[in-house]
Amino acid sequence: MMTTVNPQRPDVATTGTMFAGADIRSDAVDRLHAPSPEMFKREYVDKRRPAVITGLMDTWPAMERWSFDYFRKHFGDLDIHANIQNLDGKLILGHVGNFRPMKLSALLDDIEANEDPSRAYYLRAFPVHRMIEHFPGLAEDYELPDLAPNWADIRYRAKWRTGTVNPARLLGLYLAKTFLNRGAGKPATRSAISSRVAAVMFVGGKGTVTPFHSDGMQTAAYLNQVVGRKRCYFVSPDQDARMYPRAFRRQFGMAQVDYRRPDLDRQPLFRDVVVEETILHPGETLYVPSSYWHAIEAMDASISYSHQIVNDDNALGWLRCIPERYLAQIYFKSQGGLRNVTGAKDWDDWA
Ligand SMILES: O=C(O)CCC(=O)C(=O)O
Ligand SMILES: [Fe+2]
Repeated sequence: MMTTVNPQRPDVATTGTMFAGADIRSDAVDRLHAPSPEMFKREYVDKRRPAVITGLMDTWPAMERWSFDYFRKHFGDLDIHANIQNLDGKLILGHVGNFRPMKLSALLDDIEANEDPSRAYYLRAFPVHRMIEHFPGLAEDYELPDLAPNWADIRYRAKWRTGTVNPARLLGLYLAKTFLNRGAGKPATRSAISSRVAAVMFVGGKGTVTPFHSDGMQTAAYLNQVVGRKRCYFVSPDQDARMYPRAFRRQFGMAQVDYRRPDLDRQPLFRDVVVEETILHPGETLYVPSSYWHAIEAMDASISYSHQIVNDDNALGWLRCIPERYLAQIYFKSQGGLRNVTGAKDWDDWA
């Protein structure tokens, strides 16, 4: 296995979880400190380039508050579906071990007790609005990065320079309410609409993995790292064929290659994949562009908060996914459902 270490940052190491022989660029993801919104939009959002951003979370109370004890205290009796990972098996989204219903406290117990990272428990992409319903104080712990406009967040004050309300944002909210904010058979509050459309939580042990995918409905994302480090692998969307996307690529973007143990006889194009690798530290925000393939591995026990982004860069793609969503829903129900991917109980929960 290949190992490269950057002497400036000894924890930036490619320890070989990617298949041997892959072309890994471990310095290709830019690190930016508190970039200006104009520069960030021009160089990263519009060009769809990933980045690690520092300085956005410095004022977040979450940086002080969030710990496994804090989660146990406020969310211990939350019902979740934990992904019991089997990292000796296939690493393809939808196939990483099993899911088991449990209280969040049982997952936290496992994080503290488990000594076998190939069997770690993961709560992946749990809808934050479910957590806020449980403990409203959580909403005070983080802020939206004031970087790219985000129509998917109701708190985003999108106004034209003239001061009138941005009609695109109104359309986004209307669509979010009509098409995405379903489930439980009741209308949600404004804050829940925001987090429902836009925010998910990740809590897991050392070793937990989200295999290669691009985010659903063409959204971009900020992955805000609060506790622990994560190794992040990126593959640009112009390499789609090398990733062997599953049906509904735009809707779910699931790759069918196992990046640690690819079957290069059956998936020969993956041999030529070019991978950008970086390490995300606590207090750092990963910008994941729309349609960009990514795989994430927890190097420590970890808590991350991810915020989805819709704006003029990806809104058309997002809108085009809405009708397709119904077809995709039927397809995925026939395949065992989204329970195989997220920590939410059902599809509507996850939206
Ligand atoms: O941290 C992870 O396990 C996955 C994060 C991710 O895929 C995202 O935020 O889009
Ligand atoms: Fe993702």
